[in-house]
Amino acid sequence: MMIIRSPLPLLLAAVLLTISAACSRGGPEPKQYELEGQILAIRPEANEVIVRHKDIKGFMPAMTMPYTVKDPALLQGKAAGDLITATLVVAETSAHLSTLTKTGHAELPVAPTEPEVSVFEMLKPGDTVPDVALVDETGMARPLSSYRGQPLALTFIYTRCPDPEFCPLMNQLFLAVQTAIQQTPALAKARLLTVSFDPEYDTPAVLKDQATRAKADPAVWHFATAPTEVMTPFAAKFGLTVTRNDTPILIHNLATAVIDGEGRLVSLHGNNKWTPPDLVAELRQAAAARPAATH
Ligand SMILES: [Cu+2]
Repeated sequence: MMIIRSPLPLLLAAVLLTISAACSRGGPEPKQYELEGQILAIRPEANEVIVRHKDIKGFMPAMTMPYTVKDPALLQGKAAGDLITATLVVAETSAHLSTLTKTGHAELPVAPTEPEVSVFEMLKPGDTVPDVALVDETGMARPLSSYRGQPLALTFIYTRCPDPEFCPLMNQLFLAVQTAIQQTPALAKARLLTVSFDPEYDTPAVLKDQATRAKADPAVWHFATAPTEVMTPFAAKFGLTVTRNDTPILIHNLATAVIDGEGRLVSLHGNNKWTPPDLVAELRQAAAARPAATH
């Protein structure tokens, strides 16, 4: 989930990537920034607050985006419209608010800030996942049905995502799953597929670059995409919603699925709380799945 209204969203992406790159070398202390703004929405179930904030000196320009709070109690007594000050703690792959203080209240802006809820039917475990015509990072056709006979973990990203807890984290988690697959004979057939919902920017060349950065082994892990009109209904079946505005930043949630060799959904995670061992266990379950009974 990422809502940003700013003339400089790419600056944020650059800043976060710079910090990420710098941190991965030395692992320095998390950085702290004071921010001042207004709460637009609260999501207690996700420990999340959406804040429209002013410039964060030395870090990012004014924008609207969701922040995780370290302590759920910080959300108590807070409501949409509250004016707040907060402390943002930014570490290598995560960011959270360590303080959140109400300083006043004001009318909310009129513009909608929430993605619309999908009207598409979501897949449930056991359902057959519909085929979709994807093109991979080499420019080759890679329909989902080409994975029949192989347990598959699938996730959705877009390469310009600046939020370290969203798409970049999916790449990190998939890298760990890739390593497990490479080291586990029982998972020799298991494959990984990262699907971009931003086909206009994420061309095969961009996906190839992303695959290289993510250390994807092409024997195990591909990146792919499909035109928006194909991608949107497909992604919605996994509960993924993407809201596009006039910036390079897309408002989106997450979806990671495991599909068995018969093309049936084994598991679906609609967040970033799953771990590589979770996914490996589900891939093992998919690998053990019996073919559908034939008559
Ligand atoms: Cu993202």
